[in-house]
Amino acid sequence: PRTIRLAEYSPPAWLVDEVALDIVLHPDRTRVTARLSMRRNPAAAGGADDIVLDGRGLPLLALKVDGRALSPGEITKTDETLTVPGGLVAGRDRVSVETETEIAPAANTALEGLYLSKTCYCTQCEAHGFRKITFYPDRPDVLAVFRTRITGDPAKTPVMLSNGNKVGEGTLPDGRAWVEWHDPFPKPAYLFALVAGDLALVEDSFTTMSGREVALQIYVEHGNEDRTAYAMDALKRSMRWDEEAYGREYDLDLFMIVAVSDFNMGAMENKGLNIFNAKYILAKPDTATDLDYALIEGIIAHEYFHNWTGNRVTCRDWFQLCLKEGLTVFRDQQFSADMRSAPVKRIEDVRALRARQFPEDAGPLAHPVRPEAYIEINNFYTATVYEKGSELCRMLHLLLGAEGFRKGTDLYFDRHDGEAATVEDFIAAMAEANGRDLSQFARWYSQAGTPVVSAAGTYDADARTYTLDVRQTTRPTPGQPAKSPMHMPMRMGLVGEDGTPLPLRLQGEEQGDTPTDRVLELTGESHRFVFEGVDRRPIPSLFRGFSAPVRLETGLGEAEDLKLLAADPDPFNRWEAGQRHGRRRLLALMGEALVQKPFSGDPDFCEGLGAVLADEALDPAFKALALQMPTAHAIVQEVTDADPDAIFAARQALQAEIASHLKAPLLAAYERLSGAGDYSPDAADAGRRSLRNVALHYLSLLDDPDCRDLAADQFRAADNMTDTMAALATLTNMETPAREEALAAFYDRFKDDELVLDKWFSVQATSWRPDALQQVQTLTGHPAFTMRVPNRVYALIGGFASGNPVRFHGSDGAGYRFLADRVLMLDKTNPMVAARLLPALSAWKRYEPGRRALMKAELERIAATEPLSKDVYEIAQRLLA
Ligand code: DPP
Ligand code: ZN
Repeated sequence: PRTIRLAEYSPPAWLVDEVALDIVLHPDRTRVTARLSMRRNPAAAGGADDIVLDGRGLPLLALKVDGRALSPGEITKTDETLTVPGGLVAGRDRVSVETETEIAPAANTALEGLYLSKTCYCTQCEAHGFRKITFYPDRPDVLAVFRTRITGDPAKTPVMLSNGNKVGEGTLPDGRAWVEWHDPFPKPAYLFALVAGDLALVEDSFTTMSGREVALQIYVEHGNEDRTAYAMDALKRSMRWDEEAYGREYDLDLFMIVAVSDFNMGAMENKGLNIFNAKYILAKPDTATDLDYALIEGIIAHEYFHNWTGNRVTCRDWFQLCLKEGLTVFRDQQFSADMRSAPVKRIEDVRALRARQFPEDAGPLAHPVRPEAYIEINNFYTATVYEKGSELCRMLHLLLGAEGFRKGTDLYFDRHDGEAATVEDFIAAMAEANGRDLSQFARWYSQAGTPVVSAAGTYDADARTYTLDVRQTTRPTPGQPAKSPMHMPMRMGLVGEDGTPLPLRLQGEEQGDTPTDRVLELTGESHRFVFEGVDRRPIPSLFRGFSAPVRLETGLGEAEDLKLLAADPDPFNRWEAGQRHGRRRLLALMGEALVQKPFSGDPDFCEGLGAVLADEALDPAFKALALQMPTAHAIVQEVTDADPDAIFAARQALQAEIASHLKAPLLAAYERLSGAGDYSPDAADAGRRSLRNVALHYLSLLDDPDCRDLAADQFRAADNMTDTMAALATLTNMETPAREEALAAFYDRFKDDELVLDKWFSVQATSWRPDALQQVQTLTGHPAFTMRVPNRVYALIGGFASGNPVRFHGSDGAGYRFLADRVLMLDKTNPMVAARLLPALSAWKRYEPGRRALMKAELERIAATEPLSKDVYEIAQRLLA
C-alpha cells in the first residue's frame, strides 16, 4: 500500500465549480450520473494537465467531455481513478465532464459511500466515501456547488434528502418520485450527504441573531419520535451559543439531522444534513443514561459547530484534519462546560485525554496532531488529532486570553470563509490578531509525544522567597528521535498548608496588587521562577485546570498531596492530588500483590476522601470523580512489565479499604441521594446519581449484610436507565442468583430496543468475573448478536477488548486470540471498524514478558494474513514496528 505524505501536497490542476448529480435509487443497481463543470486551476502548474477523477471500484458506463462521448481507448481507468488526458482538453479552461456509473448500496458492508442502514439509504463520505459513489476529484480543496436530484419509489423512500434547500419535486409518469436539492455553499465532496427512506419527522424552529427563521428537522425511525426532544433542545442551545460565544450564525433556512442505526463513527457534519449514529440522538429516561445525554448534547453541538469550523472554512488536505476537529472539539467542550459544571467537565475531558491520547502518544501509534504521512486516513481520526488538537486550542485560549482568542477566530473566519485552509493559516490568524509570535507554539502541531515537566521548589524562610525550577523533556516517538522544547502556559498558584492562596510576586515585579493565580509561559528546556514575599512554606499547585497537555512530576510528597486534596482552591488540582495519591497507593499495593504480602492500609487517604464526601460545599459530581481511583489502563502507563492481575488485585484492595473505612458515610450518602422527584438529565441531578452510584459501587465490594442487596434492590426500584445500568453493572460482577435474574429481566424488557441491548452486551463484556471471556464467546452466538452493526461490535468485542483490563489480559492469551479472530473476520466486511478494535493491543510492550509475547504473536498473525485491508495493515505494521 502507498504512503501519502504532507510534503507531497500539490494543488489540484482542475477545480469543480458546480456539480449536478442525478441519483436513481435501487438497492443493487443505483444509477449515478454526475455532470461536473470544471475549470483549470490558475494556481496549479501547467496547461496540459490531465483531468484525474477518483472512483473506487466503480464501473464506467458512459463518459462525455463537453458533450462528446469518449471511448475507453481515449482515457485511462484503474480501480481507483479515471483520467482524461490533458491533450483532449488542451487550450480549454472550462470543461464539462459527465459520467455515469452504478453502485450497490445493499452490498456495501463497509458503510462508506452510499449504503443501506436497514431499509434507509444513507451516506458517509468523510474522508474518501464520495469516490465510492461517483467519479470526482475527491479531495477537500475542491469546493463545488452541489445540485442533487434523487429518484426513488415513493412507497419505500417517501423521504429523500440531500444538502441545502429543496428546490423541486415531482412524480414521473411511471409513478416514481423525484426531488431536487441545491446547496448554495461551495463544499468539498466529503460533506455531501443523501438520505432516503421511510422516516418519521420531528420539527421545530430557531430564530437566528439576525432574525432569520430556520426550520429544524430531526428524522428518525418510526416509533422513535418520543426520543428526540433532548437532541432538539441541545441543537437550539448550540445554535444560540455559537452566536453568543463566536458570533457565528447559521446560514441556510433548513437544518436537518437524521439518526441511523448503522454508522461507523459517532456522527457526521454534512452541510445542512447531519447524519448521526442513532445512539447520539435518541434518549428518554428509561432508555438512556446520564452519560448518553451528555454525549448527545456534546455531539449535537460538535457537528453543528462544524458548520463554521470545518464546512464554511474547510481543510486543504487530510493532514489538516485537526484544523477542523481540534477546534471543534474545543468548542464543544466549552459549550458543555457552559451548560454544565466547568470544573467537572474539565476533569472528565482530562480523564478521557489520559485514557486514550496519552497512551497513543507514548506508544507505537504516536503521531503529531498534524500527521505527516498515512496509508489510510481513516486511521487518523484519533484521540491525538481530536483531543490533543483541542488541548492546543485551549492553550492558545489561555495564552491569548478569551478576547484575544475570539479576535483570532474572527480574523480566521473573515479571511478564510469559503476556503480550504491549513494549520498555518489558523496560527497566522491567531498571531496577527494578537500581535504575538506563535512560531514556537506551532511546534505542538508537528512534534509528537507528551512532554514531561518536572518541578522542584525550595523555600527560603529568611529571605521569604520560593524558588521554583521546572524542566521539560519529551521522549522520542516513532520517526522523531530528537525533540525540542514546547511553548506552554503553566497556570499556577502557591498555597499554604490549609489551602490559603499566597501572593505570586516574581522577583523584580512591583509590589502592589499581587495575583494568587497566574499563567507563566514555559518556552525553554528549563526555567527558574523566584517568588518574593512568601511568608510561609508554600505548596505549589501547578498546571491548574490542566493548562497544558503534559505529564507533570510535581516532586510533592504524600502529605502535600493530601493537603491539596483537602484544600486546593483549584478544583482540578484538588481532584488531581487525590488521583496522584491514589496512583501512589496502587503502585505500592501492586508491589505487595506481587510478593503476596497482606495489603497495607492508608487511613489518612481514606479520611481525606471522607472529608471530600462530607464537604457540603462541593458539587456531588465532583465528589464522585474524586472518589474514583485511577483506572487499570492508567496504571499500565505508569509501570514497566505491567501485570494485569496485580493491578486488578491492588485496585480491588484499595477500593475495598476505602469502602470499609467509609462504610457509614457512603451508606448515608447512598440513602440521602436516593431518587427524589421526576427524572431530569440536567447536570445537578446527574451529579447526584453519579455520586450515589459510586457509593453503590464501593459498598457492593464489601462482604457485608448491610450492603449485599443494595444493587439488586436498586435494579428493581430504578426508574431511569442510569440507576438501572449502575445496578446491573454491579450485579454482573457479583456471584449471586440476582445476577442472572437481573440480566434476564433486562433482556426481556429491552430485547426489541437495539440501543439498550448494546448496553446489555457491553455490561457482560466488561465484567471482572473470571468467566467473562467465556460469556463473551457465548454471546457472539446469541441471536441478537451480529458483526454487521458497528454499535453491537463496539459493545461486545470493543467492550471486552478495551473495557475489561483484567479478563481481556488473561494470562493464557485467549482474550488476545479472540480479538484477533474477530478483527480478521471483520476486516472482510468493514475494515474501518476492524482497524478501530486493534489499538486494544497497542500497549503490548508495556506488559510483562508472557503477555507481551502473546500479544505480539496475535499482531504478527494479523499482519501475516492476506488479503488485508489498508486500514488493518497500517495499524498492525505500526504496532509491530
Ligand atoms: N467529522 C466527523 C466528526 O464530527 C467524523 N466522523 O468528527
Ligand atoms: Zn468532528
